[in-house]
Amino acid sequence: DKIIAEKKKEVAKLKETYQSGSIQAKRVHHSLYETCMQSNRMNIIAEMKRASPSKGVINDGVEPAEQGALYEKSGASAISVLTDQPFFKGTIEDMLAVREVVDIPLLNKDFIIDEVQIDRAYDAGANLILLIAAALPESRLQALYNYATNKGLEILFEVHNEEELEVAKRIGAKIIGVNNRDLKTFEVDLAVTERLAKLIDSTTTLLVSESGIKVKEDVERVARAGARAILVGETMMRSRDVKSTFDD
Ligand code: IGP
Repeated sequence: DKIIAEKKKEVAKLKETYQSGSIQAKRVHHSLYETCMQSNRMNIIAEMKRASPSKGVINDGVEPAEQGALYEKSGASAISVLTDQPFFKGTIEDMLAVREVVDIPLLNKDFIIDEVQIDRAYDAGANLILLIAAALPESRLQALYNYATNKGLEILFEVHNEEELEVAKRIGAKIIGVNNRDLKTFEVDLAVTERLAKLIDSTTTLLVSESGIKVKEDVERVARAGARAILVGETMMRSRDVKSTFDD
């Protein structure tokens, strides 16, 4: 709630100042959905995450371009770039910097509550945006989902419980992110993926397990549950050998 209150202020400013098309990044056309649905290995979405409300500073000195290039070289299927400033120390410039150097899909990780943020994500070279079921009423989620789809963006639709999953299904989400972290208590439990995966049709929906994935056993656990992709932030940001993070 605190983050959304801040976001509303930020968006009010952005709506006054942001001119659609004022930044123009190169565009790559890859579908994360297609990539992951066609592959039979676990797909990693590696995240650029300097800090977070639950962990404080994780890796403040990171160079986004360097880290992005490392993620791509290490075999990531996509890169998530946090652009929220107040709580995660990210910026839209981080996205632009990563876009310059990589050709894999980019996810703009932010608390999206308005079309202007989707315009900016698109202009900065994003291929996907995040929509969080808990953040908005269903009618707004549907409107933003349609808006992003019409721009040619994919949507990672984030849920944390059964009711939110129902919303995802009604909206027609093809990529569903199950967040193992409760955004209100910060408690992390991979059992959330196991529970909700049972209710997701894995032949048509790409299931992404998000948060709290630290070791190889975690990856195996969510893979068994049916996740074709994982979203990993902290563990990747702290890893000294990104490519081997989930080896033994
Ligand atoms: C990554 P972790 O535990 O690997 O650092 O988590 C990602 O799932 C997390 O950053 C995240 C997030 C979010 C951040 C999931 N949903 C929504 C900001 C907003």
